[in-house]
Amino acid sequence: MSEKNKPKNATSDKIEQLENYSVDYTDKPLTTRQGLKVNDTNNSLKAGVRGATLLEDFLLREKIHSFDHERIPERIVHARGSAAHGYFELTKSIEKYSKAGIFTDTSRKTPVFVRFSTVAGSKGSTDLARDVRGFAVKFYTQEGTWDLVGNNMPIFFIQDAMKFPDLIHSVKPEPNNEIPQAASAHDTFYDFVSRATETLHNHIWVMSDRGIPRSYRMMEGFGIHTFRLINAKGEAHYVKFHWKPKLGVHSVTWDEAVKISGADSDFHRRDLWDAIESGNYPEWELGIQVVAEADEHKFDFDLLDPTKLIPEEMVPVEIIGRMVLNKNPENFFAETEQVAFLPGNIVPGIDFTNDPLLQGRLFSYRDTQLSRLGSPNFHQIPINRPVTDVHVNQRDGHMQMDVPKGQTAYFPNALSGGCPYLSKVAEGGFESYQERIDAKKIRGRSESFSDHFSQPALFYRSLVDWEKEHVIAAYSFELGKCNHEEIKSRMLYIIAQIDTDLAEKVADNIGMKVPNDIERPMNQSIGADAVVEDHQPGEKKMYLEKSPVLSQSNTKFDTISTRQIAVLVADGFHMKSFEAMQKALEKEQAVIKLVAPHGGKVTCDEGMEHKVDAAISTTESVLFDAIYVPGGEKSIGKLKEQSKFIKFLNEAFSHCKAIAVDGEGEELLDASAIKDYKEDKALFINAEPKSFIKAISNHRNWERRKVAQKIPV
Ligand code: HDE
Repeated sequence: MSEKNKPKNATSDKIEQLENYSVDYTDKPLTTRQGLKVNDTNNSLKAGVRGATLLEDFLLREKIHSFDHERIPERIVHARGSAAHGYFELTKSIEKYSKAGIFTDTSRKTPVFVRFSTVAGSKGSTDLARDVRGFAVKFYTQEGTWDLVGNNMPIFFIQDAMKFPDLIHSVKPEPNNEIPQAASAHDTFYDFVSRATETLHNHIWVMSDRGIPRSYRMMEGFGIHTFRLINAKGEAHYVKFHWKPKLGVHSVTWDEAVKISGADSDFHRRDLWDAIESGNYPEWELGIQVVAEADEHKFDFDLLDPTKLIPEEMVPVEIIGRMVLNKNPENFFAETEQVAFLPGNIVPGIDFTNDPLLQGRLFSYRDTQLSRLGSPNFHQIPINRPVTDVHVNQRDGHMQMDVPKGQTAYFPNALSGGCPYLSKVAEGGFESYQERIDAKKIRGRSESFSDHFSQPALFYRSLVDWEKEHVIAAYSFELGKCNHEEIKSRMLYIIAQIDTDLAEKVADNIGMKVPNDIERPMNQSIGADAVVEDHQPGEKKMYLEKSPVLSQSNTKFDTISTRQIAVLVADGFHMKSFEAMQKALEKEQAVIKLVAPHGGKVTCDEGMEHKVDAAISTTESVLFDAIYVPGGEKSIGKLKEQSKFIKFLNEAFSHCKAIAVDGEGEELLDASAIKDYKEDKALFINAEPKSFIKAISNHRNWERRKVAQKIPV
């Protein structure tokens, strides 16, 4: 990393605290865990050099014993993830809504640790699975730790925590053969989805491009549930939290996702790591949607129903702060693997609502840490320690790291002068919001949660053509992978309740017909005899034809920062044209990578040597956002000799990416299938870098998609 890019302000109370626990082995002798210096770690203690190993060998036993126990259980969901440190800054006080220090003090920089994840796959599965992404933020605030444990989609699959094990059991690999890994395209998932129609809203988001992000840095984040903000007067407002990425919301295509999974299954992990190492710190704005308590019932849906979003056109998102990630973890296991997020971690000024999914989560996360981390003392692990002081009466348990002083561990006490003592609300003591509840104890679901179809339909209507085509292709792929006709047929019937055109196109693709009706009872999400009709939207009070913010076509297209540009070169490439393009791209913070027929170095036409970033045999076009081919007769001649360079171009073109060529570079185009499409608006031949840059910032040229299908890849 260059000096210029070294994180200058990547320190914080949390980083300083972590440094107290960090261990540096530079210039240090190898020791045992007892601090004994070791002089041989290559040979076990034996009776003679060819003899049996002796039980006495405490060095062997310590080494192997520790190794045997290196693994802990992976998270039952969100096992695959990557994380980074950073900070949150409030840009606008929201004192009128919340008394939380983090929401009132604009001079604070609150340390954060953020973990992104997929949901269904195991710890070693591909980053590019079609899935929801976790977006979990731990704020180390001065009043205690607040965890906002969200996802990259604003809604969830189910309305009640009671159904979570069913949902996850249906999507995880099937129990008889443990197939498929990190994939929802299988019978058990669609068996469940087609019978539990509350899943459809989150499901259609997963079928959209949101399910295959280009980067963790190009995803939105959502707290999903409606929470409460409480101000100093004790007044409450409902709130939904949003993270808006500075780089906009962008995705890859399914064909790329499949290929990236083979070419670099750590694609998102590497992307996050590299961006931070190079000083291009990922950044999000924090926004809130606030609803007055008096307006709780003014919507067509229930604010407590986590399968519904509040359209931003109805309640605008107010931006109140920004989050920057500026430091990679020092150690994956110690930090990313051991971090324990708990939606129950809140601070005064923020509170829960009765959302039945949130209520269940308040139990699950603390519970799961016990089996994962093995002890109720998991909050003492350095990454989980708050930056505030902790004084508790809880004691003992596995791996107690503190040494609590004194005679007492209970309250009230006189022997320790009543310490640790209670705090009044005015002194920062937490008080739960006093919500009036007058109800019968009942196991059931509110009628106000019953509409399962209008929001998935709103989402689909709000997409533009290319996005709709991707959704159709995704449903067709997923159902195409199912074996049971009855499940596919039921799904087609259900999809038709969202949009008939969508259902018919999917039916055509999988060679079936949309049925007019299906076997009953069919909807078992609420009761065994519930039917689809029970979940159709009622008469709408506030009907929206479209919610444009839901479409990625309305995201930001104003930067090429950190976009990966492959420059195809061989010995003799034309230095002048390359240099001009390189300068222009790097000025916009794009990342240039030289891809050549071999590793090592290539020599340009001015006789200078240039380091090759990737030999063509080690890389694929799907790992890049755009391609540039500088001229040079000799260089192009060499590139033409290897069909993989032609494939590279064809494939990037088929994925609708921007391509620029200069001078003899055009001959490489002429050798590819692109030669017939030179009028394409994201294809540049001897053009100014400016237009190439604009096309990269547009992410893709979707207008090309019809011809793209004809390109052999
Ligand atoms: Fe989670 N979820 N979840 N979840 N969740 C876990 O906790 C659970 C839900 C989310 O990077 C587990 O520490 C239940 C919604 C993220 O470490 C577990 C229910 C949302 C992460 C658990 C939900 C999430 C988790 C597994 C339904 C978005 C990863 C390991 C009531 C708002 C956090 C762990 C990380 C992790 C349970 C629903 C997001 C088992 C029971 C809704 C981002 O406790």
